[in-house]
Order: sequence, then C-alpha cells, then structure tokens
Amino acid sequence: MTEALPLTLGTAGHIDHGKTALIRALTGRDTDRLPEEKARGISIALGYARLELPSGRALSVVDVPGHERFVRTMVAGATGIDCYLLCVAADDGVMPQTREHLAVLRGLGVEAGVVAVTKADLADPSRALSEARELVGDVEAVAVSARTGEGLGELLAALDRVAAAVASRAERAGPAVLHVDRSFTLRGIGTVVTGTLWSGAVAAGDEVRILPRGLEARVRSVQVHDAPVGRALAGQRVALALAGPSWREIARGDVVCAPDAELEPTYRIDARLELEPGLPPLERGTRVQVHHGTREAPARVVPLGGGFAQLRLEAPLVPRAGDRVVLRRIAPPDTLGGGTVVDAAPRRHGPSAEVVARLRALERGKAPPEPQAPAAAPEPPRPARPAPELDGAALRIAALLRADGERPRADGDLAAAAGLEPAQAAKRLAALRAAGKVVRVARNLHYDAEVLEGLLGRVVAICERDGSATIASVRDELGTSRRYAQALLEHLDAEKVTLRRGDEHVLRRRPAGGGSPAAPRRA
Ligand SMILES: Nc1nc2c(ncn2[C@@H]2O[C@H](COP(=O)(O)OP(=O)(O)OP(=O)(O)O)[C@@H](O)[C@H]2O)c(=O)[nH]1
Ligand SMILES: [Mg+2]
Repeated sequence: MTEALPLTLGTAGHIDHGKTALIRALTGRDTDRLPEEKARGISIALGYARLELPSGRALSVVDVPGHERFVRTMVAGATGIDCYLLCVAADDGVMPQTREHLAVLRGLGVEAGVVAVTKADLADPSRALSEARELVGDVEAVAVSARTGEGLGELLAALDRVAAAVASRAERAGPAVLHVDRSFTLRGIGTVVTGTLWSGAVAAGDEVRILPRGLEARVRSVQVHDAPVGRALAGQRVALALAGPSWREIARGDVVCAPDAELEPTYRIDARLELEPGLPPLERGTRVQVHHGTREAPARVVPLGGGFAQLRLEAPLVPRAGDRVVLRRIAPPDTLGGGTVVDAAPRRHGPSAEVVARLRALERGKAPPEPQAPAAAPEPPRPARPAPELDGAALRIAALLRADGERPRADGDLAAAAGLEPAQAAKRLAALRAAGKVVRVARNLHYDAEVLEGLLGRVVAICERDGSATIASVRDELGTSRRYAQALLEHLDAEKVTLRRGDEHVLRRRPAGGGSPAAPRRA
C-alpha cells in the first residue's frame, strides 16, 4: 500500500539550470504562469504540477525559483516536500544556489532525492555529474535534456525508486495541519486556500481554525491537483474552499488546522540546531531569520548548551514539536542551517543544566513538568485581581494583537477588525489588560503582553549598552517607526523604568536579571 500514498517532490538548483523546463518535459505543465516570469525567463513564484511515474504512482511537484533573491520563496516551497529533484546544468556545473538549496534541504531534513544534470544536449555532462556527486554523495544522478528528451525515462525510473523508499506523511498519525501558500477568491466558490497538508486529513464539512489569527472556518470542498476529492491526505497539495473568512483575512504563512490540533502561535521556540558544516556556533543575541512552514520571522538566538537554542521570535510562528525550521543569516543573506523544534511553547529562559536535561527528555518523548522555579529571568508579579472571563470577542482581539506583533494597529482599527463597536472593544481590552494578556502603551495603543516584554527588553538593553536611548536609536535598532519607538519609550518612563532627560531616556535602576521589569508576563 505504501506506494499509493501521496508524496511531494520539490525542485532545487541554481537559476537557469532548467528546473522548469524539465518539469514541463516530464509533466506537460508549464509552471511559469506569471507574465513577469514569461517576460524575464525566470521563475518567481512557486509552481505546481502533477507527475505520473512509470509505476503509476503520482507525485505532487513544487517547482521553485533559483534566483538568489528568491531563496525565501524556495524555502517556503521546500518545507512541505518529501524528496527533491536537484537540477545542475551540464554547461554550468555546481553554482551558489545549487549549494544553498542543498543547505536548505539539509536544514529541513529532506534527504531523499535525485540529481538531474540538465541541458546534456549543450555540453558534456560528465564534469557537472562529478561535481554534483561530490556534493550530494550517494544519490542517483542522471544526465537529461528537456530539449531532446534524452535521459527522461531513466530519470523517471530513478524517481520511482526514490519515491518507493520514502515514507509518506500520510503514514504518520496526527491532526490536520496545512501551511497556506496562497489565498484567493473564485467566483461562485468564495475563499480558496492552497498548501501542502503536513499531517492528518481534510474533508468537506470539517471545521478548521486559521492561525495565528485564530479565525474559524468550515471546509466547503476539497481539491487535489484541480480534481475534487472527498478527503485529502497528508503529503498532498490541497486546495480548500472555506466558508467563513474572506480571502483577504488569510495569507501565505497562515496555518489551517483541525480545532483539536493543539497548535498555538508562539514567540519562542526551543530547538536542536544543526548548522552547516564549517560555521562557528551562533553567539547569544545573533539575529537570524527563522523559516517554518510558509511563514518566517526574525529572531534572536540564545544558545542553551547541548546543541539546543532558544529562538526568541519577533513575530509569531505556529510550530509543533518535531517540525523543522531553517535558519538564514539576515545580512548578507545565506542559509546557516536548520533545526528541529523540541518545545514549541517554552518559557523564556537561558542556558542551564536543567533546561538541557528537560529538552533531552522531551526529545526522547518524555515530557517532564516545567520547573517551578524560574530558570533565568525573575518572574514579575502576577496581576492581583483574579482573571476575568474572556469571551470570544476578547479572544479575537487578543489574536489580532498577537498577529500584529511589533506593530499593533490602533484601538479603533482593532475594534473594526474584530467587528465591534469601540465601546465594546474597550470593555474587552480592559478584560484582557486585567488578565495580563495585553498592555496599554499609549492612549490609543495596546500590545500583546509577550511581544511588549520582548520589545522593552531590547530597549532596556540599548539603555544599558549606550547609557541612554532616544526615539531615533530605538526606531533604528528595533526597525520600527518613530511613532512606535516614542510610545515604547514613554511607556518605560511612565512605568518608572527609565527617566527622561531631554531627548534621552536613561535607566532609573539596573534590572537585577535579564528580561524587562515593565511588562506583565503572560500566564
Ligand atoms: N538546450 C537546452 N536548453 C534548456 C534545457 N533545459 C532548459 N533549457 C533552457 O534554459 C533556460 C532556463 O530554463 P528554465 O527551465 O527556465 O530554468 P530554471 O532552472 O527553471 O530557472 P529559474 O526557475 O529561474 O531558477 C531556458 O531558456 C530553457 O529553454 C535543455 O535541456 N537543453
Ligand atoms: Mg524555473
């Protein structure tokens, strides 16, 4: 039965190395559909096709762009794949994005694949073949030409052999989780989202949640490769017609999941990191781009020891334990390696023997309880009043603020987006403040409490380093606007963490440990 289960094949390789031409020769489908792709002769967006193998087995194909500026798109396309088709042009050999795409695949833990040395009609493929073998080791490599058809049969046979050896995601149990790569609207159908189903199954009539915003929807119908199906399985490329949200409320990077999936947006991930060979270990505070599913977020790395690190995210991701992430350097952009999520919702902590022991136990499938004593940062006082009941409207507001991250919308826009009158929204915001979930930072501006905690920690760090912080220094360092920088500094003044002297804000006292004393911690 294994051979009947769905698998997704992703292309990889340097720009112009014949990925799209090869997929067209194999499937009859031109995955370069955009006018801009036609005009420039390069792939820009992800392309999709269905590839039938000689055994009768069908693979979903994701064709990725090779341009160095589109590696982020490549990562988003590669996250859902089970095996790869690496293209190396016979007349060009191994080039920078050949290597970088392979680094991404390593980071994602995608090990199975085939090398196609393309354009064999243009040059003797032997040099490119040996260069490719040196890179990938013991992987089948075939010389092909999309122009003459040379080697295509052999390539298909090699893909069949690889596919037979790869375990399908459909064999793994789990709730439905789909990482969205597109959201659009179709006349007569409404909102449609597409993506690769990472786990579980989806059928018409299913209720689903859409994270990180916490929207709810019902599945109207399911398609796999343009054909309606009763049920889609993990490993398949899926299009879902959804009743409920507008297509504008969903975007690439969102996660559609079963209501019982126990998935939540997180601003922290404890992961086991595997950096590319030859790279020095990441230092505490290094800022990196973390890619998970079709979403990405900048983060600071806090090494924990034992090969683990805490990734402190500046925008939410929606991972599960066991998921892979890819780490990229922000400037100059390059792929640093990957990691496996060990704890998708850890507390904020630094390195310690207990932390490493706990993460090791989690990796082995045991989940010891969180230590009661705080590991590093002192726990700020909890709100004195008992937490009031939070209704659906309050949770909607909380989810919106969480999704807004470091640039929350103003209270008025928040009310509108949540479908509430300003007075109703103000009541919910008061309840959320009392529960410690959000913090008012200016007259008309709230932040998610945890996001704010991270931001204020960074502002305090600027004060400690430079002796003071200004609107300009906070704006530049946090990559935010003047308005947000001013609101954060005034909040710290009001909380008596800093003191204003002209344009400068200085610390009143040095905080005892890490973290910020000014924002209440989330429960
Ligand atoms: N002669 C010859 N030309 C080829 C072959 N395969 C691709 N080409 C040409 O090489 C150019 C690039 O091919 P694409 O398939 O667009 O390359 P790509 O790897 O998809 O490029 P990006 O998606 O932009 O990274 C096109 O002009 C193709 O016609 C081949 O087997 N033989
Ligand atoms: Mg292409």
